[in-house]
Amino acid sequence: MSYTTTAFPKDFLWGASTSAYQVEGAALEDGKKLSQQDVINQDNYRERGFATAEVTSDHYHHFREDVELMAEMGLRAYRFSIAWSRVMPDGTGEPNPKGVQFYHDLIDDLVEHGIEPIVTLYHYDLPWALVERYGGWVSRQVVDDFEAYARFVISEYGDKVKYWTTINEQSIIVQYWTQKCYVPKELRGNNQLRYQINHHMNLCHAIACNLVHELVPGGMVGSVIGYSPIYPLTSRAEDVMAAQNAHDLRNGYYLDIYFKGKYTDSALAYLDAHGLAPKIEPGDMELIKSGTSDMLGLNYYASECACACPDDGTHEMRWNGVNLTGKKGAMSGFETHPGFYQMCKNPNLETNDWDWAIDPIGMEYMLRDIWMRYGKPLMICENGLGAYDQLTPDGHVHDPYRIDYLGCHIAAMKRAMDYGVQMIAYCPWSAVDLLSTSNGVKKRYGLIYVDRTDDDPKECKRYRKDSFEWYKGVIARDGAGLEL
Ligand code: BGP
Repeated sequence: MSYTTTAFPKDFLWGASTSAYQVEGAALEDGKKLSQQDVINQDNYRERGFATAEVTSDHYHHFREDVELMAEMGLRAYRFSIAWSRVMPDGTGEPNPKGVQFYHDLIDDLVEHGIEPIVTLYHYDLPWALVERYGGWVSRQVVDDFEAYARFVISEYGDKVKYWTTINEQSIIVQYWTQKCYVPKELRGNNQLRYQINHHMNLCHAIACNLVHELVPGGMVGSVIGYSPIYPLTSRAEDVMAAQNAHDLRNGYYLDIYFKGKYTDSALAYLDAHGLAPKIEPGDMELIKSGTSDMLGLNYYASECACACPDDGTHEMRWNGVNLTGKKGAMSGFETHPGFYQMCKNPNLETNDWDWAIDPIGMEYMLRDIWMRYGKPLMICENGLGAYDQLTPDGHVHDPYRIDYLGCHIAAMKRAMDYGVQMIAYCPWSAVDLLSTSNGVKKRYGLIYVDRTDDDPKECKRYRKDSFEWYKGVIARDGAGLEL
């Protein structure tokens, strides 16, 4: 594909993104205790050979070098998350001074380098202590504990951080709940809990929005959603309707909460009819409505496709599969809701090795659609290409596929901006290579290469990829003149 772009606004935040458990390592150092991701990834290592979360990219010890490299690239923003289990190792109670200091040091270093911190309060890594105490997100108790954690973090760093995002990808947590949350084995057959957990997260999100408004003058807050626009497989009316149903349940159901303070009627009706709707207590919807968002973070990797799925009377739902091998076509299944929709492969799009469709136009479509519906400023908090990168003997990583992917998506974002969409930032995934949520460390996304394997963390030495140099040039030119 070829594309060209005119310059972005001078105050546009060119950034990059990571999350705490995927990049920091130091899982049990300086007072940090286990998070649910430390436990989930021990299982992933045993069962699939994917790296654990113990070391990941060892950012905890390399953060100054990483910030230096980010500054060399010219980044103007860095989106990262705070590990609740580092700051409050038991989930509640006394904060951990060394953990608290780590994020002060990181934020101070960023600010000194002219890089705006964009902080995510929660990215999949609930303190394990809360899972042991009451089952974690399945219990409503988590809402009070999150409030105390969020109040502490926002007060602690609020004078240095303007941009706050609340909970990473509620939509994806519902889809892949046992990978993103530790769910006790005996509860995994109860699909209503997916939506109950999400309801607890909606309460937490609203609380966090209110806290930022209370504690950070001039602060901006919103959620980060994992979002895929959904295309109908054909122009048959049944498929178009199915795509609308899929949109309502997979996208609208979250955005309507953030911006309208209500659950999408059609999605809720479907969930109700199938015994999946969350239990809502008196006062919940008022709280949700009170937590207004100033902006929205979007993680966009791919569009998706849906087709009609006749009601066969079985009511047997299936949830999205995953490609664990990185061999095209190994996706283990598609989400199916008889009588509502079925997800399917889009025959018109190329995919990466893990069967994720590559669709820059989908990014433009998403941005324009969300802007039209909700009219709030948007930021891309994640966008990137997972690939098997190779470090050459002379210390280079040639990743033209990633340059192509990112370039086409930046151009798509610019087209959306030219049509009036207000964008704050673009933070590709990821600043440095890190632990994938689904495929270990061999599936790489970074602009900076981290030399390690799934089995051997080695020294996590950093190398600049070709995409690093390329992105540096893009930023230096304010995004102007992008072309292949
Ligand atoms: C998003 C998550 C990230 C990240 C990314 C890539 O859903 O917010 O944490 O990992 O997807 O996914 P994966 O790591 O599974 O390839």
